[in-house]
Amino acid sequence: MSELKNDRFLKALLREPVDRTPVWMMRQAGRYLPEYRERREQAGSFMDLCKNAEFACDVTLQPLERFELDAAILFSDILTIPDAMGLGLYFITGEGPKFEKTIRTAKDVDAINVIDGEKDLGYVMNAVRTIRKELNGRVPLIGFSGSPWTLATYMIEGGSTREFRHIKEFMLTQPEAMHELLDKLADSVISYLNAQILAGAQAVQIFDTWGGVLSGPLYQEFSLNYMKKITAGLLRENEGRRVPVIMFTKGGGQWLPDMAAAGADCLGLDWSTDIGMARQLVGDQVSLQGNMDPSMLFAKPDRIRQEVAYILERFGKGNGHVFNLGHGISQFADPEHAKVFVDAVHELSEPYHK
Ligand code: 1CP
Repeated sequence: MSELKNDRFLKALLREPVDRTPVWMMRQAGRYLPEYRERREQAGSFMDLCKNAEFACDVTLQPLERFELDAAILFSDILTIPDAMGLGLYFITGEGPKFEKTIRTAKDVDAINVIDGEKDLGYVMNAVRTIRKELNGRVPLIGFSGSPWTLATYMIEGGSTREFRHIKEFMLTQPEAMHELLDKLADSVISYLNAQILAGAQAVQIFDTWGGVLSGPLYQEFSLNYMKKITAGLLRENEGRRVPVIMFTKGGGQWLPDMAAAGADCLGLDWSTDIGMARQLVGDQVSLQGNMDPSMLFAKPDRIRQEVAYILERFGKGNGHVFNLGHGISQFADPEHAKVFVDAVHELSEPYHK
C-alpha cells in the first residue's frame, strides 16, 4: 500500500499535533454536486451506484477534485446491512429509503441472521479496495456503518420516520426482542467494519443519527451499550497504524461524558452543542469532530468564514479537532460555498497549531 501523503486527519483524531485543522464534510459526495447527479442517472438507481465499484469510487473522489478535503469517505449507505439481512431496500425519489419487509415481532427478530461483512457485502469491500487504490495515498479513507439503534429504526419503521412510533412501542413492550435485534446488529456491524478495515478503510465512523430521540437512560440501554460492544470488537490497528473510531450521536450533546468513556477515539458533535464546552467535558479522553450548522452554507461567504473562525476559537489552541459540519451537507447547498468553508478552515486554523 502506498504511503499516506496527508495524514492530518488521522493525527487529529488521535490528538497528535498537526499544522492545520483537518476538514471533511459528512455526506460530501451527494446530490448537491451536479457531477454526482449525472453519475447517479447513469447508474440507474442509488443501489446500482453503490454496487458498481468503479462508480462508487468515482463519486467518492468527486468532492476531492473540487475541495481540499483531508479525508475521503466511502460512498455507500448505512442501510446495506438490513438489505443484506434480507429486508429488501429500495428508494423512491423524494421519499427516501424504504424496506419491503419490516421487523414487528419477536419471531421476525429470530429470523434475522448476523451478516458476514466480506461474504454478504462483498460489493462494499470491492468499492473500498478500488477507492484505496485510486486514492493512492492522497488522503485517508473513512469507512462507516450505522449504529445498531439507528439501523433498527429503519428496519422496524420500514423507512424514514419523524415520530419513531413503531420502534419505541417495540422497545417499550418487547424489550427482550429489541435487545436481541440490537445484539445481532452489533455483531453484524463489527463484522462489516472489520471487513472494511481489512479492505483498506483507515478510520471508521459509527453514525448514530437517531440516538438523540431517546431519553438518557434509554439512550444508554438501547444505543450506547451496543456502540460500546462495537468499539470493543473492532480491529484497532492495521497496516502498522491505529485505526481510529469516530462515534457520532446526533442530539447526543448532553451525554458526552458517557460517550467519551465508550471506547471511541473521537466524538462527532452536531451544531447544537458548543464545542468549547464539549472539550471541557471530555478533557483529554477523546478528540472532537464538528460542528458547523450545515445551514450555514446557505449564508454568504463572509458569514461562513466568520462562523468557521468562531468555532475554531471556541475549540481553542491545541490538538484533537477535526472540522466538519454538524450533520450531512444539504442537497441544496451551493458547491462554491462548500469550497469557501473548506478553505476557511485551513486558512484560519494555522495560528491554533503554533
Ligand atoms: O438518490 C440518492 O442519490 C440518494 C441520496 C443518498 C446518498 C447520497 C442516500 C440515500 N445515501 C447517500 C450516501 C450516504 N449515506 C453516505 C455517503 C458518503 C458521504 O458521506 O459522502 C453516507 C455516509 C450515508 C449515511 C446515511 N444514510 C445515514 C447516516 C448519516 C446521516 O446523514 O445521518 C443515514 C441516516 C442514511 C439513510 C439514508 N440513505 C439515503 C437517505 C436519503 C437517507 C436518510 C433518510 C432519512 O433522513 O431518514
